[in-house]
Amino acid sequence: MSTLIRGVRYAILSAALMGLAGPALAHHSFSMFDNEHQTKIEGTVTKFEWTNPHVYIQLAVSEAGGVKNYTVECANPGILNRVGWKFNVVKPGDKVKMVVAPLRDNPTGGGLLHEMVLPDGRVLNNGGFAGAATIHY
Ligand SMILES: [Cu+2]
Repeated sequence: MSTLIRGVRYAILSAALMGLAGPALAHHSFSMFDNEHQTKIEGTVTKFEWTNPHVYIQLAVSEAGGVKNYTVECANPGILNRVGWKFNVVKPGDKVKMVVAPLRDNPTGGGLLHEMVLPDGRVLNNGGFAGAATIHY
């Protein structure tokens, strides 16, 4: 087999493996989040982005200095579907509570979701994507 064909075959195999592993595993590092700490935030959903590779929730949180907008990263829709989420599980205006690993460089700007309490009291996790919450509401 020529080196070129071997290279192409390797590239195709790699792409296939990445395609399989991608949705199940984090496709980027978690180092942007302070994974040693989890914090509780509560606020009002301003946007729910049901998108690949990550679902995002924009949350308006009232703090001492005023209202802060948090961007909370979640797993992807496929993973979240399997743990009870739906594309419309939250909507703008919903009041939710979250346990997150805060962003290292901007702790009041966002984080990685561990757990979310819905307005009706249901608790959703992040599908194992980020690990379990160590604190709870
Ligand atoms: Cu990612």
